[in-house]
Amino acid sequence: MKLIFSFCLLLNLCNAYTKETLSESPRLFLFKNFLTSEECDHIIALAKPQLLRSQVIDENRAGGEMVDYRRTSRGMFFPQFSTDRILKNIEDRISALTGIALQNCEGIQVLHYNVGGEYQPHYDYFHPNTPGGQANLARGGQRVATFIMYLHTTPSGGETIFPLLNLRIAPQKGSALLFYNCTPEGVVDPRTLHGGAPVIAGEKWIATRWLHERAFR
Ligand code: PD2
Ligand code: ZN
Repeated sequence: MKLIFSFCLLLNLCNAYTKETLSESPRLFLFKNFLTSEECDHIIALAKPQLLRSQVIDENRAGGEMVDYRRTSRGMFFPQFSTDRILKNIEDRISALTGIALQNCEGIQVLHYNVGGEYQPHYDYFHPNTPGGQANLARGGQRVATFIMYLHTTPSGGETIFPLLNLRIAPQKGSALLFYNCTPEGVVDPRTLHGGAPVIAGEKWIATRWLHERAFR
């Protein structure tokens, strides 16, 4: 029993992540070693057979989505509450780290980019004055934070960029980025304009989770 306990403790210690503050305002944090290499490979293996061209919100249509040249990844969503043991454990760790409950989170989304693939600068928060934005706001309020997990180290390009903050985060397998799209007072923050730079060599694999103000449905 003692041996099993020590082994689990050792595993946990090996999996310890580090936290680096990239920006105080808006709030941006980088967690190195958030995922193990095995967890990254597991997520990719589950998602790979299910990828479809990514879409963006159609601002003119309540509940509408559309393919857009500014977002050229392929992706898929896992269910909001995973039954897969490994995914569930990751969901629990994200909620423990952010203090945002599981029911406030969208399902984990996996995105894959080939060479040239990109997501041009955009906001993750919803536009409060468009039919598309309003329909999404009704599902759980604003997306207060974004959590991006890097599942693969991209040899060149593919950085997550924040043009107004002069920040570029290179995809490194196991790292995770947390940023708040709203101020601590709950106001959307235009300084969080961000994108995925074009991949120059290799591939890019990420898993994202959007965290809401209220229970998401
Ligand atoms: O691929 C990225 O790095 C990235 C950057 C910004 C993805 C998203 N946003 C997103 O899916 O919202
Ligand atoms: Zn985004």
